[in-house]
Amino acid sequence: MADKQPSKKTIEDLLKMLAMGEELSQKQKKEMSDYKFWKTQPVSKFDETVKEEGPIDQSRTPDDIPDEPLPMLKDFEWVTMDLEIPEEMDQVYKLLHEHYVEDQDETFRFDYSAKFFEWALKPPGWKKDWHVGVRVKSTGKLVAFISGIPTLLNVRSKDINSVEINFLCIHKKLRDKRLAPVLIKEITRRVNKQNIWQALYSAGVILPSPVATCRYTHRPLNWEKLHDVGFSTLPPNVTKAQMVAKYALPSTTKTKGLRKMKIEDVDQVLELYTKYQARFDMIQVFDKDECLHWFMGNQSQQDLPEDEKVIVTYVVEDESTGKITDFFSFYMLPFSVLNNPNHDKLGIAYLYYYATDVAFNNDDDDNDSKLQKRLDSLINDALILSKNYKVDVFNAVTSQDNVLFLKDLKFGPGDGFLNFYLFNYKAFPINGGIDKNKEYDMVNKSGVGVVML
Ligand code: MYA
Repeated sequence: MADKQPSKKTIEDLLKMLAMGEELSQKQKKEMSDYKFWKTQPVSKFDETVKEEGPIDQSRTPDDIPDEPLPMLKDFEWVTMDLEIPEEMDQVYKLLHEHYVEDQDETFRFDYSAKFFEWALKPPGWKKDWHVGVRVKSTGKLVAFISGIPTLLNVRSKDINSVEINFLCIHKKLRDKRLAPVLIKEITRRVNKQNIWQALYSAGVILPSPVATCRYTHRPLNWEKLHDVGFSTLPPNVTKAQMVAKYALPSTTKTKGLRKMKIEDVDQVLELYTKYQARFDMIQVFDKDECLHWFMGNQSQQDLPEDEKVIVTYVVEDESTGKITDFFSFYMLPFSVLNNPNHDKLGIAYLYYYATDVAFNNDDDDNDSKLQKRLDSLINDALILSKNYKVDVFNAVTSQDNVLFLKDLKFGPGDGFLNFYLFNYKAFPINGGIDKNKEYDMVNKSGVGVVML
C-alpha cells in the first residue's frame, strides 16, 4: 500500500515558510516605483538616508479622518469581528488556519487556535474595532482579516504610542485583487480615529522599507520526528542515531532557583524586563497588566493543562533573598501535519522575552562573555523545559541578545528572514543580529528588543 508521504523538506524550508517569505519571494525584487500602494504611504523609501528620527506626516487630527470605511468590493462587506463571541473567534481561526500560511505541497499548516488568539489579540486595552474582517454579503463567510493591538513602542528612548498590525489574511480565491491595500487603509483609518498615527509590523516579504531584518533560526529537539514528517533530511555519512545524539538534551534543568512564574512575581519581572530591554533600540514598554498578560496570559490561559499552554514563563529566584534574577519565556504555535500516517501535529515553540541581571554587572570589561555564559545556561534550560510542552523544534530570530547563544545551543540558521517595519515613522537602521553576509553578528548583536508574534 502506497503511503501518501509528504515530500522531503529541510528544516530550512520549514523556517523559510515560517518567515512567510516563500509565497511572495518573486515579488521581492521590486523597485520602489513598482509598489503601487506602498509608494503612496508614509513609510521610508528604499535607500533613504534618515537625517532625523520621528513621524513622517503629522498634519492630521482624528477629525480629518473619514467616519466611514472605504467602499468594499461588490458582493463583500466590512465587519468588525467580536472575539468575545466563540463563533466569531472560530471564524477567524478557520480563515487563518486554512489561508494564512502553508507550504506549497500542503503538507503542514500553522495550527492557530482560539486560545492563541485570546492571548495574541486581546491584550490589555484591546479594541474590538481593530479586529477587522470582510464577509461575503450573501453567505456571511469571512474571507479576509487584519488586526491591530495597542502598544507603547520605544525607539531609541522615544516613546511612540502605536499599534502592532498582524494576521493580515485574504482567502486564497480573493488574492491579487488589491484587497490587501484596502484592508490596510481601513485599519489605518480606525487607528487614526483614536489619534494614533504610528504602527509596527513585520513580514517575510520586502516592503519599503525594513527598519531591521532578523534571521530565523531553529533548534531541533525531536530530530527523529522532524525526520519522520519530512522536515529534516539525513546528511550524508551520518546515521540517524548520530543526529539524535547531536540534539539530545539532559533530562533536568541546571539553574538553581528556576521555577514557573507566579502572579506575585509580576512587579519584579516587569522591573527586570524593563531594565534589560532598555539595552535595545526598539522595544515595547509594558505596564503591569501587560506584563502579566504577555508572560502569563489571562486566567483561562493560566488554567490550561500544561501541554496546552500558549505562553510559558520561568523565573530564577535567589533562594536566600527572594529576588528574581532572571526569567525567560516561550510561546507555542504548533503545525498541523497533513497526510502523514504517523503524526498529525508538530510542536513548535518560539523564544519570547528573557532577561538576566548578569547584564548589569558593569564593573567588568568582559561582561559579554559572562552574559553569554548565563544565557547559554538559561536558554538551554528553556529547551529542556519545552520538551514538557510537546515541542519538537524550538525557534528564535536573531533579535535581543540571541546571537550570543544560538551557535552554542545548536540553533541552525534558517533561510527565512523577518523584516520589521514602522508606519509613519522614520528611524535610523537598527541592527537585526546579522551582518552583510547574513551571518550572526556577534560584535554588534541586535538592537531589536521587541518580539512580534
Ligand atoms: S504579515 C502576514 C501576511 N499574511 C500572509 O502572508 C498570509 C498569506 N497571504 C495572504 O493572505 C495575502 O497574500 C496577503 C496579500 C493578504 C498577504 N504586508 O491584495 P493584494 C502588498 C503588507 O493584491 P494579496 C502581517 O500580517 C503588496 O506589496 N503589504 O495582494 C503584517 C502589494 O502592494 P504594492 C503586503 O496577495 C501586515 C499589495 O499588498 C503584504 O491578495 C502588515 C497587493 O495586494 C504584507 N504581508 O494579499 C500590514 N503582502 O502594490 C501593513 C503583500 O505596494 C500595516 N502586500 O506592492 C501598516 C500599518 C497600518 C496601521 C497604521 C496605523 C497608524
